[in-house]
Amino acid sequence: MIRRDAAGQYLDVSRAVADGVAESAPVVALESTLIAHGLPYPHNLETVREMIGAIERAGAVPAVIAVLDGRIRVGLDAAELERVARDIGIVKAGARDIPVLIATRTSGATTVAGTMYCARLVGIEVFATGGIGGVHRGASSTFDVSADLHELGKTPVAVVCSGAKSILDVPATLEKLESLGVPVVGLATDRFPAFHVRDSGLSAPHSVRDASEAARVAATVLALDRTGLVIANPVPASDAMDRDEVERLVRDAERRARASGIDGKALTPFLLQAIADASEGATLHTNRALLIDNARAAAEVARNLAILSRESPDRSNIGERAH
Ligand code: PSU
Ligand code: MN
Repeated sequence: MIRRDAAGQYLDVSRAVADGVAESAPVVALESTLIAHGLPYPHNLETVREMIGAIERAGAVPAVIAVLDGRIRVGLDAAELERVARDIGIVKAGARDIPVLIATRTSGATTVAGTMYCARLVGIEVFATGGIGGVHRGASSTFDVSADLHELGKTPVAVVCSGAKSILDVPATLEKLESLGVPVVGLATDRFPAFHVRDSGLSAPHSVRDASEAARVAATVLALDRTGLVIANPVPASDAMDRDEVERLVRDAERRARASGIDGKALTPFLLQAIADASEGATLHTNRALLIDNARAAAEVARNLAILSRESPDRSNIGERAH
């Protein structure tokens, strides 16, 4: 009989990450889908290295997550990063794909959902990415709603991102996050950002002043142990794009996706590549800038969270507080 809590038998955690988690030091998880499928080589490798640098400079431990040869790997080293960045055939792995990859001893680049699941297994509380998946345009007939949203609805990890990608139906994505009970806070903004643009045109459900206030919200969400948390950090103003311009690019890319019959998990990578080509790299530049800034912001949240957990190490001792 296999023990239900035996996920550890499929996990390999780097020494730095294991020590960081054990000491309640700040650790920031990073996904590998954005490396393998979100950005072209060599931009992908350069960007993830810059994200790692930003996390380390802010005093936190980076933990890139992927499945390699049937093992869940947390804290990839330089050679493993390069392998994922160069492997054009590596599959995109959501949480549902992970058991299959393990059993068949294959490799996969983890999405936001897959990475949240693995981060939670190891005890990592903060995760930086670009944009979460969401409700795709036309989802009322295709049912294409990212598993990222459902994972956010059940896995207590704080995800620092630039809102939802503009290739999505952003209002529907916010509605779905509400239905799933996922708290969403704008970091130093009351607007909900949309990846390449600072303001999707919608307000953020809540707003926090800075990383320290974001960490207090994250600590509370983690203590209540019900859902994840979206911390929406708008792309730095100097790297942001114009909303109408992005909208034009996305509409063209969608038309081409439909004409080529692209759907399912191939859709997000196709759209990102198409808008990068059509904008002659402008979206790529913005994508890199926001990823690096989210890594930095996540490290600051993780640092503040580590301070909070040292102040009140036992977050769940309800009995002592009865009155
Ligand atoms: N953001 C990016 N590039 C990406 C993604 C997000 O800048 O490649 C990926 C993330 O891994 C996210 C996934 O989890 O797209 C969502 O894909 P889908 O819509 O198929 O669930
Ligand atoms: Mn999808």
